[in-house]
Amino acid sequence: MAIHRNTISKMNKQFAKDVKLGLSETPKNLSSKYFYDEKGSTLFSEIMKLPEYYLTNAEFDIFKNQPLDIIQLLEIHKTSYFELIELGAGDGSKTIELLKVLEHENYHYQYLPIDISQKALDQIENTVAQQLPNKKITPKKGDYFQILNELKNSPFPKVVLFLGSNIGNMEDALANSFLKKLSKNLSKGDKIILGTDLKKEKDIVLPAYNDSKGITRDFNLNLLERINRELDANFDINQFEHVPEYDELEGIAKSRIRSKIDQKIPINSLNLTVSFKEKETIHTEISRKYDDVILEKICTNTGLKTIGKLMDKREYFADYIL
Ligand code: AVJ
Repeated sequence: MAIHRNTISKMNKQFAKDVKLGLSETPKNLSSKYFYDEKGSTLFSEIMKLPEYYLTNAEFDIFKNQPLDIIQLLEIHKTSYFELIELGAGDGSKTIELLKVLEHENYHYQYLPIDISQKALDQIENTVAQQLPNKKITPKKGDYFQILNELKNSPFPKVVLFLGSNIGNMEDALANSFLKKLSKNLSKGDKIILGTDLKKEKDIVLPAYNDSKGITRDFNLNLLERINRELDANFDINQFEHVPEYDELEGIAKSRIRSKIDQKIPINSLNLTVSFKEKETIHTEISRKYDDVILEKICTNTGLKTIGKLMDKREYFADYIL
């Protein structure tokens, strides 16, 4: 045991703590923020390419086909300099469509993608280097709010991008406090482009979280494999299943992991054995789907107001300008 303790790096101390707490609660839960280790990030890239996962294409469609509308809503003058800050930029493929038009139209701005993953930042730098070889960008590695706080002192107007329906992983109350915090780091007149997946029929939403190739299953169950790898546990993922659901009325997709049998799993680094009853579940993710009313609700007392909304052709996805 002593050896295990010593090998737990600083990075996964929080992970260890959260796993211990989450698997001791009723119902059991694990945070979706832990999906994205190296394997999970690779699986998510694959998810984004799936035909069922319409979100990525829908938002790409908005950035590809309506960049001038986006720019118009941002109310920026061609003569003044501004900062375009992206929170969790992924591979940057949507944003690059906006950058191309900003370049072509001679806007003056600095692009600052923020991510905790150096790999993601390297990928964006590559994409920009290939598609806009003359554009220098300023990647920032670290925590969103820490970096926003550092940038707060700059005298330039800001546009913050938070795309991909990443906000959807937050319960409404959390989304509200996230936006409050974000708004506190901005000044009057600054803008936010918030990507949200819209409420729609179950027949469209559910397959996005239950694809036919089983990539989303692997993505969800990778949480258990991550616990095996990082906390010296013994989950047999064949004894668990991926359980997605979508409540059309509520507008929230939920993912759970369900035990197929009664079983006890030792997690050695935590000095903990977790018992599962047959069919017992672990809550792993919510993906909130929005409409104007819910958007309004999460903007309450944030000092933010909606000044525009752009949708893809099928009206599956919306980028709200706040
Ligand atoms: C990255 C949070 C937008 O909720 O749709 C994809 C993550 N989970 N498939 C989403 C996810 C399962 C995704 N977000």
